[in-house]
Amino acid sequence: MDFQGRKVSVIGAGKSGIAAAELLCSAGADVLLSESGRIEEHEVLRLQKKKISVEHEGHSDRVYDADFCVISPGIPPYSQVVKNLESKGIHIVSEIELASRFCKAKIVGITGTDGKTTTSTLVHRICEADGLRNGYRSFSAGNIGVPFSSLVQDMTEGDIAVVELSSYQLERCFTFRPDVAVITNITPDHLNRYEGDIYRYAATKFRIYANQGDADTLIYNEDDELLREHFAGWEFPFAIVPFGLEPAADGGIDRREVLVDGEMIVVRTPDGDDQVIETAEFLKNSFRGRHNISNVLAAVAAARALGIGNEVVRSVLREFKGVEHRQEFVMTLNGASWVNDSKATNINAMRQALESVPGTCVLIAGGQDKGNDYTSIARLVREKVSLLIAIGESQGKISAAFEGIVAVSEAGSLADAVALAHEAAVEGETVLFSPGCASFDMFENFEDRGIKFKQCVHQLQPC
Ligand code: UMA
Repeated sequence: MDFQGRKVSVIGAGKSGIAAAELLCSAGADVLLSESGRIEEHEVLRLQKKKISVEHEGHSDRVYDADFCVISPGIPPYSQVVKNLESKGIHIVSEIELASRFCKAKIVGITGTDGKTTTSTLVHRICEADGLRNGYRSFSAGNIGVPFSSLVQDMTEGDIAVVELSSYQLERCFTFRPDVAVITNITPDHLNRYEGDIYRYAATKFRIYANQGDADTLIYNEDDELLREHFAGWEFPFAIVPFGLEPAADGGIDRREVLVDGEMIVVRTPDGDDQVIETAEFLKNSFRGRHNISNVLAAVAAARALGIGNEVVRSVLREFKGVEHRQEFVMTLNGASWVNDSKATNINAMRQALESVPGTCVLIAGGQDKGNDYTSIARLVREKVSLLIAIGESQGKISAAFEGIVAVSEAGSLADAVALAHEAAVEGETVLFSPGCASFDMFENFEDRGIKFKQCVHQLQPC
């Protein structure tokens, strides 16, 4: 697409908006970057030097003088500026859609409610290792923290872009077509953005394959009921690879092509089972739990779709130590293990963390609520949690949900919660920080929250 001289408004000056504005500007577009909040003066000057017009502390009518508009993922569809653009008939595209128009590399798109970052990191590391042998590069972009738009111009044919995609980023994608698409799972999340309707949320995730064709592959989690039902019995114009931990229930057809047989990860092929790696070879303190075996199955399926050999996959998996803020082991103090799971921004991620805890734990949870139904994990909390410390905006809701199920304390800050947990945890227990909520009530983002948690933990003294 020719962007030369086109008037484009970019809404939101977070990471994605700034990267999109710079990309458009380098392609010769006439760009206005518009932000409702404040942009630092030095950043305004830096962007203006690049010939990007900037407005901040509100969207003016200049936004609507555009051929089309690029929107940042964090801006909800019901915001005033979006409503105005729609009523004026101005085409709105996502930052991912924009970047994909420039992309010469093969794209692996990875979405789902949980496991996106771990799966994306694994696939990226596998591609990186394979690329070193075969002369191509792998790029890791998207929701993982680096906008696709900021990297896409470095990519050449033969490279691989591993793009983690949130539902927000898949909204307003129209031609985006990953060569390999992965859906890790779909459980309730972000429901405040989707009017409480999981099917609307799922429909956004399904945009990942909307433009795939017969040369492409879609990999999905057969253990996930919503995905299993969605992909059963339909004809799709691309290859479908189901992966899963569980055999089909009630003697149903076992569709899985990538699975665990005993302890061995296996790929079913027309020529028989191909044995990839034993789970014991990659599970370790910093990378454990059934959900991580599931993430490995997804990554193995993606590597297979890209034609990458088992030897490379094995070597990466053996070395893999997990991802920061995802059930990250911090340290042991007085015999208790401290785990940072700040990335757990929904109930399902919290459930997975609780299931992975050996024995019992002191759980620190809470933050900005996203319409969570805490009762769905009541049984697990009763079984696994010795004390629940609630923080943040949702602490009242959490206390009410778990009253009579488990001992609950409320803490006014993360530091207070860590101090309380330190007093309460006994030898052999885990102190799990798995908020199950968004971070924006008290922190910049989940990374900031995880870093601050680790700082608090490192300041503790042994009792
Ligand atoms: N804004 C306006 N007008 C409005 C509303 C907001 O101008 O009416 C402004 C905000 O003040 C903000 C900007 O628009 O400055 C929106 O930025 P953003 O929230 O889209 O954040 P970015 O910095 O661009 O980061 C985004 C993703 N953030 C979100 O989806 C909320 C990052 O995912 C992602 O890493 C980054 O792009 C690069 O691709 C983070 C995230 O929290 C990790 N994702 C959610 C999740 O994982 O659950 C979906």
